Amino acid sequence: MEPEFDAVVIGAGFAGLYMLHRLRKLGMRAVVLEQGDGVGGTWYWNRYPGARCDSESYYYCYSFSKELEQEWTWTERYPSHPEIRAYLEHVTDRFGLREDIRFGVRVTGAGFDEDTRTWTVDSTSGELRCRFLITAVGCLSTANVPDIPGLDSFDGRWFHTGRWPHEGVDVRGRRVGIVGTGSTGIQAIPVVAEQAAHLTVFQRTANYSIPARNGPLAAAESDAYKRDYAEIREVQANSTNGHPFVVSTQSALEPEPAERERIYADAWERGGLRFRAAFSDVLADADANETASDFIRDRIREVVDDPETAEKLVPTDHGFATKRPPIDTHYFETYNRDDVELVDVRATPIEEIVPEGVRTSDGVYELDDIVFATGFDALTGPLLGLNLTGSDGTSLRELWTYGPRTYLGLGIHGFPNLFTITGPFSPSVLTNMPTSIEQHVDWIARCLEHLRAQGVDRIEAERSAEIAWAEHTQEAADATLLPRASSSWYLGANVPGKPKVFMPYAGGFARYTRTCDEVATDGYRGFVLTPAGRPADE
Ligand code: NA7
Repeated sequence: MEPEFDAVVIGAGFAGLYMLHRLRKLGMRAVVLEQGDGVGGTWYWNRYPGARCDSESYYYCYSFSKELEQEWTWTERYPSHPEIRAYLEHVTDRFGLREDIRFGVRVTGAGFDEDTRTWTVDSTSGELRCRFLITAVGCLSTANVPDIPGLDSFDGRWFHTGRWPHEGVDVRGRRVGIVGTGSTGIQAIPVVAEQAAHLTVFQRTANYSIPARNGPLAAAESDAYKRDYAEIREVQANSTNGHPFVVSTQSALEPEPAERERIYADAWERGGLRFRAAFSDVLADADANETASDFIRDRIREVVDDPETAEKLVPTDHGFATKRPPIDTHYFETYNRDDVELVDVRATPIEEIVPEGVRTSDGVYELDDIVFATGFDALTGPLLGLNLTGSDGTSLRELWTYGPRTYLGLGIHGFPNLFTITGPFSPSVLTNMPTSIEQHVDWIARCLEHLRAQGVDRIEAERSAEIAWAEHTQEAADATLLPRASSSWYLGANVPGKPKVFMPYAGGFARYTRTCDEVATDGYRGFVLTPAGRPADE
């Protein structure tokens, strides 16, 4: 008997919405299950003070519809979380997607049945059967709340930034502690400092940050982007990271020091993620990287008045952008306020949470609110949270005991008819996310069309293809400085007990896209395709 759905998509963020759109275009019976009560995915939950995207708005959006590109006008250089949600709400209605999304439904498990070649999906609203299961659950969506003893005893309120209460949190007149100085902490700290009576920042690793230089997007600028979209999209498609900027071809070690300084100063002035594109080898050569790191260290010392605080804020244990580089609005300046205090928890570790606040080895910091800006169980967390079971009854959790394995970040051996949008070993988190998402969705849609045309009802990644892809992913990472940052979430180092595997594909977006296209053109090389009615192992 045919299952009730050709495809079930989990998640209604950028990925799930576009996947649904493509499935409908293919005439497939599809449904999206979304645990939130609205669209947005990661952005549905990410509502902490100061939350906005680090990609610029004119390209942190879909490219699949030329009409949509022309219709929608962004108001700021970087989109704030409400504006991203408004955009995705617009897309949902513009393409009539809402009727096929079931909100407030959490997937609790899913298993593949070899006899019928279907997935059974269990959820808080019952069971569904489908031929193909497509995860669109995000890469940075499983909150990582540190297991600090005594949290339950805290007399005040506590929050994780990625699960921020939708009604907002009023911190006026309160003593707030923020744990974490990654991209999120660095966005939230200046905003919370403005509102709270006192802010204590608990920093484990000092971070490089580049000024975002956010501001309103003038109509003329917006119009220019709209006019130039064809060219912008072309640059993105051929880039290493899905952003529409071209990385310089000059080594940082080539120019005289004064000229190098001038180039960095220009990039600093312009602001944003493209700072790292100032030279070709900032992410590939340790000496080149040191020039960028030094430039930023000098800026921190320049901005922060108190030399002792400045030294605590100067990163020394990793090179610039070897961990995900934040961008900010007045982050370092915030430490010049009298009501902001910086605690280096590497020097004086957090020991426990007590009813009055946080106790470090140096004493108790009294707090009314604790904000955990402590990041996510990246890439694998959202997939493991689905409780998936493969064709031989093995759970994904068991299979990935020693770390993830995927083919192209898209398929998993032992889990037929499962597609993982932006899965581990895809370039997603190193790129502009909507660009990676569109590439994955387009590839999956093309694949599904091919399967239908060939009468195939089962597709599975080969183990050998997965092994080869894992080796290639490791080689690609080793050609960069990224694996050297030992405390990075790219390696899973932020979650205690998580296997240390470098998870993003660092070989470049354009190269990755070419590989995926070649795989498809070669009849889905590395996947086993089984026609309906034929045994799977034939
Ligand atoms: P990140 O980048 O993982 O940052 C989390 C921060 O929290 C980072 O400074 C961590 O220090 C710190 N952290 C984590 N656990 C602890 C404990 N137990 N004690 C003290 N400090 C801790 O997450 P973000 O949410 O900022 O950003 C995630 C991505 O979202 C970002 O890269 C963008 O792609 C969007 P550490 O550096 O691990 O020493």
